[in-house]
Amino acid sequence: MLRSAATAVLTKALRTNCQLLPRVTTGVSQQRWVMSATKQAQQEEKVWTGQESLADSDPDMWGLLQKEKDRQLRGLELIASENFCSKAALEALGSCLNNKYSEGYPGQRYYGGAEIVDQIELMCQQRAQQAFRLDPEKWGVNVQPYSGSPANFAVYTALLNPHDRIMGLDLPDGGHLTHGFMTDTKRISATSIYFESMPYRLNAETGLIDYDKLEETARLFRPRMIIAGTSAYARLIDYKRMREICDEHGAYLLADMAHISGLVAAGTIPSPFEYADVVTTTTHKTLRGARAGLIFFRRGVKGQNKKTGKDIMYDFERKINFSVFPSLQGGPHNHAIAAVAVALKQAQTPMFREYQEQVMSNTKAMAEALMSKGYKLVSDGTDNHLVLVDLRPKGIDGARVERVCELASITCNKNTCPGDKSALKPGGLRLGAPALTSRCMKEDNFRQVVEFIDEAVQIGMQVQDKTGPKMVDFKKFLLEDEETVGRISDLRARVESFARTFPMPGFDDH
Ligand code: DSN
Repeated sequence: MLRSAATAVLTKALRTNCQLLPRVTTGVSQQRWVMSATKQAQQEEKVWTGQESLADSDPDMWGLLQKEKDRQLRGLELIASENFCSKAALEALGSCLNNKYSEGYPGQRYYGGAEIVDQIELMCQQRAQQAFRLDPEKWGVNVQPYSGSPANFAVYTALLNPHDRIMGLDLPDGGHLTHGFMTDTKRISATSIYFESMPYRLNAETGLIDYDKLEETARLFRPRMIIAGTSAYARLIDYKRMREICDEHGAYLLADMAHISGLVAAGTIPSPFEYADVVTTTTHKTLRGARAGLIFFRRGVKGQNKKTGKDIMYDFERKINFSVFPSLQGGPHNHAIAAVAVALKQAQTPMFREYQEQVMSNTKAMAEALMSKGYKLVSDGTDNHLVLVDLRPKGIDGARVERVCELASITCNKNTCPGDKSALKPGGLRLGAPALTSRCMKEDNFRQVVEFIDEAVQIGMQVQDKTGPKMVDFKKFLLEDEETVGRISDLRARVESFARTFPMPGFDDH
């Protein structure tokens, strides 16, 4: 058929809901030919093809993506939980897998057409086990959680009864909302609404987890589960000690390694798998994948019955899988699962190990540079990918410094330090190295980054002196005082011209 004739036939077909298309399609190359002829016909007819680029189809949204890409390129990204996902993983994320429903698990789906997504999910499971060097006889994994918070809630739903007791590191001390956060007056996280939570904390002097106090409190509280996980803690967790405390009470040990899972995969810090019953993680922080969550659970023989000598088996797998689906989630995000699988393959390469070693070395360089400038760090240093700066000795809070940094294209976040009362005006600033290390920055570059941050702190301190205690006055002054605007704009110009010289993973333009 001549192309023009085909176009005419297809145009007619489009008017009748594309009924002719399946009949003229017999192979991939013919399919492409039909699609191109279809496109031409559709363009002539101005009908929806679904083939338009984002730029053509939705210039407003495209414009915002361009702006965000530019923000990421010209800024210094220091939020410890962020990273830059690879182009390969993003390609999987933005793929046709977004279209597929597949409630259930590989081989047991509620929908047809799942033969390919079955392979993808199994591949992701296998790569997750390989990335953390796990024996599949001893550890299984569920790769369907939408992110870290749902993963944690799925574990609680699987292993706990409503009102069972859990203990997690208090949020202001560097824990996470989903580890049972509540205040004196309000139960904030659903994990404190549906379960009874008692926090453990840092030793205010050392800035280290107070394991002795945890042990003592656990003897009174008798938890069913202890959570070993942090989101603003610069030191390593003593999983062995946590296990011993759990064993006193027959409690489960859940390790939430979301922040550090990339370091664990690379083997640059100790793994929780030796001691934990269950391990959860997000996949987009140090692991540098797409946004999702994973739950690893022990499987196989747990021990022997003392009387009968018979094997006792772990019963986590059935409970956790049931909890993820159908108890809490619907269709798995197959596009995210595929993108995570791509990242997990990358996580097994020597390049990934080098990257994580560089993350730790950069964080140390940043810590030393900060301390040499007289900054106090919570726990006086770092063993991982982040530092927590205690700004209180400088007489300024994290919120003010975060705002000055933001205006100067340095992205970081205010954070509570042990003893802080307000989460809105906390004394700390959390700085992480994973994202900028993905842009190939090395130790010297991080020393330069500290120079920029120090400049922002000085500006903040001087503005605070002039504006007094009210945050609203401080913020207004930053935008209105001519000299301050000039100083910040000068700092921003230097930050941006520095940042732009470093490459960026992902797509070139969005
Ligand atoms: N929001 C993440 C963080 O910044 O640590 C934790 O989920």
